[in-house]
Amino acid sequence: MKSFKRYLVTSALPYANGPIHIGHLAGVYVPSDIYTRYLRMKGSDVISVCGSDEHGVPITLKARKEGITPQEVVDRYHELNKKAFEDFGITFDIYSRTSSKVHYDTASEFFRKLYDKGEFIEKSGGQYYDEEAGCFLADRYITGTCPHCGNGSAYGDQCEKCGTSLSPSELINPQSTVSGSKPVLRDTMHWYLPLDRYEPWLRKWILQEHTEWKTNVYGQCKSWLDQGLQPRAVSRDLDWGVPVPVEGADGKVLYVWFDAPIGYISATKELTPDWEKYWKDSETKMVHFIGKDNIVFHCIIFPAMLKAEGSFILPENVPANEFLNLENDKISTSRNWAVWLHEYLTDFPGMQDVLRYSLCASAPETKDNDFTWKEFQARNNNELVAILGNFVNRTLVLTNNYYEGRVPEPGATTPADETVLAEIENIRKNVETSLETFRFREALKEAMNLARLGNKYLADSEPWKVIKSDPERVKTIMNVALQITANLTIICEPFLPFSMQKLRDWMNFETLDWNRAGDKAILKPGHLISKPGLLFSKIEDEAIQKQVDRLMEIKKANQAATSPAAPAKDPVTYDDFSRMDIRTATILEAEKVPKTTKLLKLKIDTGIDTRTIVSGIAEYYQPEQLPGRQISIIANLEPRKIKGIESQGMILMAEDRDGRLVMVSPSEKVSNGSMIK
Ligand code: B3M
Ligand code: ZN
Repeated sequence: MKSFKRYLVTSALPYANGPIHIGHLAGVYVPSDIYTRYLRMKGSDVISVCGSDEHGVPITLKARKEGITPQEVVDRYHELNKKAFEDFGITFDIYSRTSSKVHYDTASEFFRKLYDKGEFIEKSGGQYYDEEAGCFLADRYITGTCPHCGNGSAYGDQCEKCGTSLSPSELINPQSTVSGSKPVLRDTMHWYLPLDRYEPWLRKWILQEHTEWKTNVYGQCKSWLDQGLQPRAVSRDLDWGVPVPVEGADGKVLYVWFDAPIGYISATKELTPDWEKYWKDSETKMVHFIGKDNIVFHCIIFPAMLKAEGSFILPENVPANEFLNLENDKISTSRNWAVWLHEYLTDFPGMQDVLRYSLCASAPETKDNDFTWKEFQARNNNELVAILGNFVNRTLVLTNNYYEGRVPEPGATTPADETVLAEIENIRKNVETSLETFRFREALKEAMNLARLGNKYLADSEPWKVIKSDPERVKTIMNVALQITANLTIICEPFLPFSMQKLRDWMNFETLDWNRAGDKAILKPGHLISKPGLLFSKIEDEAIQKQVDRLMEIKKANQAATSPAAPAKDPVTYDDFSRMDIRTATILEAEKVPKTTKLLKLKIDTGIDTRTIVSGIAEYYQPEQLPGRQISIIANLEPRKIKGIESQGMILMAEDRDGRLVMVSPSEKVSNGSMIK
């Protein structure tokens, strides 16, 4: 395998139109951070760049929906996401943003160079225009039926159901997502990158020269190339984005997927004046960390742009992950079906590593995978607490108990001791190989095998049993256990940085030098360690249930929002209706009906009399909030006994899709007894 002088690690720029969730983390940012931390520990010259992707239609949609500007949208989420990444220990060297001036200049310059080289095709053609909203519609604004799989809500650029890349003109029954109207085709001119011209080169570069790419990535690239590449528009009729730097291009901006990858370049420029050695020197290994929906942009389109520009290096690898689902459902920002990073950090303070561990151990590296809170709890309690935490705790506690925290001078080792010590180096090598080949689940499992090795070693040698009969033997045993523990702080660091820092603090041992891993005598005899705390604490069922309940509430709300209304009843005559005495009334008093959870006993002023009505609304209304509230009632309903109380009438309630009951009240104060017609 070719060796490189330096590394450039890029992580997909998250759209600044929503918070970061566990799907982003599992797909992109946890693997990227593990890889970067590992390279730093090896002493490599590595930079990790990321930032907010602040253009694109989702942002303008959100701005329009909230009645604010796109800049206000991106300012909110750029800050939120930047802080959440920092608090979660994702150690980018820079977290920039594509609304920055350096990015506008860099992206414009890049476009202009291709334009001046005559790389673009200028093409006029029909672009969907929303006459109601008064704007051209970028691909994402248009939905319709996918011609490939029939998915009725495919987008103009991609069908998320079958993954096919689309152009708006392919959609059946296109509809504008802005106004809901049927868009019309209007003539407009755009600049196209002739991807077809790069097809032969891309075929060679990917299919012949990068057969080592992950199967899911290689396979998607091959199917793209086999479908044949088409020229792709790299500009849009929008007022939010990098203006096209050409005379007469008013109202046109760079297509978000043209400018966003250039965001990696502008972030690097912002980070270091030596940016060109990372982007233009063949001794640099560039690795893009992305999710599978970004493969075409990072393996086909951006490399074609870089090739056309001519002075940049190309990515050496693009280890894209598949998708992470949540409790067997697709994560969705719009449906709030997600575990948001900033909320996790609030709900589970100091437990960043538990989520890092869980998302790495269940990462969708080769196929979609599912995150469940139950599995999250199990990973913590059965692995981090029971294996890693248990081993290091026993080692440090016994060292404090037997030797007042001093590393003991070992005696002669047995063959079993030597086998264990030699295994440390093997594990380090295995972890290294897995990390270098972007198999992070495998790497983590192997790192945990070191803790398993330690637990087995202590269980087999039972120092607590021989401490009295053979104290010299125990010195050797505990020395070996301490060397394993010291190695764990190095080998587990990329995965569990917060916990390993705690462990190093307890061991008064501060090295992040990967090359020390495998050393059988990292800690010298006499080295003083402190008393340990708990490295990991059990997560109780209540904490998990709270998260599951939150998701169930969200699911109910989503079902309410999307399920159809109850079917219409059979027709009635006006006479039937006029026999109902429906009128306004006011609640005078309210109290719970004893021994029931759903019933309230209400004293009502109906304008004709004062009466009692029993109503099943206790789950939705507190008695103290009701007196004085105007309601609608059926006043001539036959009285009936409910829980021994005579109820004289019925309150009209609207029952939402999720079963929630809401009072039907006049929109203004009217006198009690006003007839409802
Ligand atoms: N903003 C992320 C996404 O598709 C997209 C990545 C850009 S990386 C240059 O969700
Ligand atoms: Zn489809």
